[in-house]
This record gives sequence, C-alpha cells and structure tokens, in this order.
Amino acid sequence: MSVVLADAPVLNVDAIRRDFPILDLVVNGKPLVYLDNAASSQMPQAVIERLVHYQQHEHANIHRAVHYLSETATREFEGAREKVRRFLNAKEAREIIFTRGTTEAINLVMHGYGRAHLAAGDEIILSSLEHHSNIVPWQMLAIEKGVVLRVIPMNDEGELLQEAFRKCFNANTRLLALTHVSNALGTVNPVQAMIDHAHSLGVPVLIDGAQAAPHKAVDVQALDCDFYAFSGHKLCGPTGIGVLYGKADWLEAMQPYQGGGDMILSVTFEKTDYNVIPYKFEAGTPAIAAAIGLGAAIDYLQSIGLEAIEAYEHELLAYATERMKAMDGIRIIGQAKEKSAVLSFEVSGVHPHDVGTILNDEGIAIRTGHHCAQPVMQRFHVPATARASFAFYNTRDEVDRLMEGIAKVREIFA
Ligand code: C6P
Repeated sequence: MSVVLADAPVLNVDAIRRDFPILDLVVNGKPLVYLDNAASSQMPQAVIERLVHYQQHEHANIHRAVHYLSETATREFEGAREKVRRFLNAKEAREIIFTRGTTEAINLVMHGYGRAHLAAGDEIILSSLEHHSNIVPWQMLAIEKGVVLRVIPMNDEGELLQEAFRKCFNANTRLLALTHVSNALGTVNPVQAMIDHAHSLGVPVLIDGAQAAPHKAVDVQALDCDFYAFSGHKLCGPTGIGVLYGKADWLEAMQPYQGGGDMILSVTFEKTDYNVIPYKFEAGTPAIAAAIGLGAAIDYLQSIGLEAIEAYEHELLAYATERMKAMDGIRIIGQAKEKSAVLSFEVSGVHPHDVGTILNDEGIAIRTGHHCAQPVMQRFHVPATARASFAFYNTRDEVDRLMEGIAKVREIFA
C-alpha cells in the first residue's frame, strides 16, 4: 500500500514492512498486528544486522586501549553520538549524553541540576500529562530538598491549559519539565511557545521527547530547549540506550550523576578531577553495542524521512479515529487538536484488560493499563485505558483488524 499526501513524500509501506522480520509473526493463529509502538517499537533488519556485525567484528571496551578493536569500537560509538547530534540538530556532539533511556536521562538532570542547584522553596513546573518518569524524580527532590512542584492542568480533550500554565510561574520557578507528546493520550504539546514563555522569564526547560523523537523531526536548536530526553527502543533501536541532550553551558555547570571509570581525568584518595562533558556523565562501560544500534536506527528512520513518517502516521490516526468514532459504546480518551499516533479508549462495560486479552486472541497487540501515567487516568476518572499506538509500518488493514477485534469484544460482553 502506498499513501500519497499533499506536499509529503510517498511512503512505500509494503517495502517498509519487509524490513521488519517480526511483523511476519503469526500469533494465536492470526497474523500479528502490532499496535504497542508507544511502549516499544520494532527493529528493522538493518539494525539487527548492525548489532550482529558489531559483535562479530568490532567489539571491545571503548576509550581505554590502543588496540585495533578498542579503537574500532570507540570510533563507532562516537560515530553514533555524532548521528544523534545530527538527528537532534544539536550544536556539538559533547551535548549528547548516552543514558539507559528517557528515565535515566531525566534522573540525571534531577541529580545533576536539581540536587546540586535547587533549594527549599524553589519551584518546578510539571504538567498533568507527564509519564511517571517525569514526576517521580522531581517528587524525590521535593522530599529531599523542600522543592515545590506545580502542575499545569488540562481540559477534557487532554490539552494543557495555557493560561493556567502562565500562572504557574513566579520568582521561585527554577525549571519547566514537560513532555513533548503524551504517551497516554497522544496530545502534542505546543512546546515551542511554552519554552519561549519559560525563557522569557529566565526559566530553563527539560523536554521529555520519548514519544516525539520517533514520530517527528526534532530540532533542539530551533526549540531552544535546555534539555531533551528520548529512548532508543521507541525509535526502532535497542533497549538499554537513550539520550540526554543538554546545552553545553548547563552540562558544564552540573554535577556528575554517577562516579566511576571514564568520568574522571585523575583520581587520588584525596581528590578526583572529573572528565569533560559528555564523559563526565557516562561513568562505567556504556551500552556500546546499543549505542551503535541506535545510530543505525537513526540512519534507517532518516532514510525514510521523519516528515514522511509524521504525515503518514497522522493520516493513519485520522482513519483509526474516524472508524472508532463510528462504533457504538466506545469512548476515546484524549481528543486534542494536535495528536500523535496514539488512540486511548474505553469499551463501555468492559475492563481494559479484558479488551487487551480478547484482542490478543485475535493476534492484535495493544497496551492496557495506566501507561505509567496514573495522574492522567485520575483526571479522566478511569483506572486504566486500552491504547493502540501506531508506527509508520502499520496499515489501514491493521486498523480494520483492530476495529473488528473491538467489535468482537463488544459481542462477547453484550
Ligand atoms: N512509555 C509506554 O508504554 P523509558 O522506559 O525510560 O524508555 O521511557 C520512559 C518514558 C518517559 N516518558 C514518556 C512520555 C514515555 O512514554 C516513557 C515510556 C512507555 O507509554 C512505557 S511505560
């Protein structure tokens, strides 16, 4: 199937699907329909082969030895950092820190900036759309330091209230920590305007890009955000690798998160001099293979084009939303004007886990639960939702299979 959109390049989804061996799986006797991409997306053959090649021909520890393999692994690892830099359009490669994922990236900022620089009475603004990864670390800081958390409320569509946002600021505000795209509802926040507002008041901004970086082109220099975090495994890359982008001036001023090998220049029992950024924040042997795999995933996504991916997924979401709205007994939770490829819903009178189980019987993978965003569930007075999340390799036929599956759920519980 090919979809041509006005002003958007063609996406040859049939060819793309052949790049993903896992999409050929048969689950419970039915062809797999994988709609759990917000939790973790699948890996194309090119990335799988890059990982195998690394293990077969290039593996050694990095930054430590002068032998051939160590130099090769170091070159490829630092090459992956450069690919991430280009992917985010960061000014310098030293502004790219490899972490285990978005969660560790946010914890790094909490420790390096929050613990080191904030004091009792200082305030941090979060939004009511945040994933637990961008709530719990700041609560830990609040308990430890007496820092105050303010939360931007949202409307019934799942959009942040911009006037209330502006009222969250005062002379004590020290950070805005905000998700780019909500994992539970798909809302795309107007981050550019929100960053601009925070900066006009001298407040730095951390953006959680876990659900944005895989689906749209991100330019951290244009956004002018101070920090940007994302995970490799949601971006067709490996697990155990993620990225924290930080403006060099902030990173220089921050304390290291962990101590150990590679993050030092010199150590005596009296004193340690820390390494330069980004190494100051990369203690111990990193996930070398995973970082190189992330580089290959970025190459793959860029060969398709992030603009084309965004346009295609937008069209797919519109189709799925239209089909779901036409069904009886379904409530879509989160209907923001700007949405990414996430469809959270309730089937009237059926627990989301039962929806997920029956869909699994049909070979359809969705996520059910609170999506690690319990405050979002509380806002909509539900314990959990069913969530279908799309990627550029999903098709309209798969959306149709989802709707048939939901119709079956309704039949069984009628
Ligand atoms: N959301 C989901 O199913 P990690 O686990 O560190 O790779 O990413 C954490 C994270 C942070 N922010 C947002 C907006 C996220 O969506 C996630 C991960 C997955 O929605 C797993 S809970």
